[in-house]
Amino acid sequence: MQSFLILNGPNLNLLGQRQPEVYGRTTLEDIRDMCADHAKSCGVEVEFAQSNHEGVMIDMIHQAKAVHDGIILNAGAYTHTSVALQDAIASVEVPTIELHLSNIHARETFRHHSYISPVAVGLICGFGANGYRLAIDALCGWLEEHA
Ligand code: CA2
Repeated sequence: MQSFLILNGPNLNLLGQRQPEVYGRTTLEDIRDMCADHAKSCGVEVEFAQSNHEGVMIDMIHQAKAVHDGIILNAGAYTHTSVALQDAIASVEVPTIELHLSNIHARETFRHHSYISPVAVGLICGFGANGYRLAIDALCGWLEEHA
């Protein structure tokens, strides 16, 4: 069975608790449960994780190489700052989908640049929590096409 790492970055543990006008009312636990249900219906396994620490995220990306067929990454604000995350994704060569709840291109200009996009197979943003389901479907489709 195929296995995906769904990795969430800083402050995403606060989802549903603050700024609902930007990020909605769904909590990260709700999203984790939704991903587990959707993955099951697609016949894939998921490991769902969140960290507020760049180094921990990098370690998880390195470890994904031996274990997972793909990564869905919402790197949070590290998206816009982290050369280290870009290097980690490039080094493991595990197909990675960049994901954001909000449409980063419709927000402040500092959110328009992503260090993740150049090393991702694709980008999903602006669809809120449903983006996680879309990303699981997109990764399944990408792996099928590149089998
Ligand atoms: O839209 C996304 O998914 C983001 O990755 C979320 C990040 C933001 O820095 C990116 O530009 C876009 C922020 C995550 C913080 O989430 C919070 C949730 C509730 C309250 C405060 C922050």
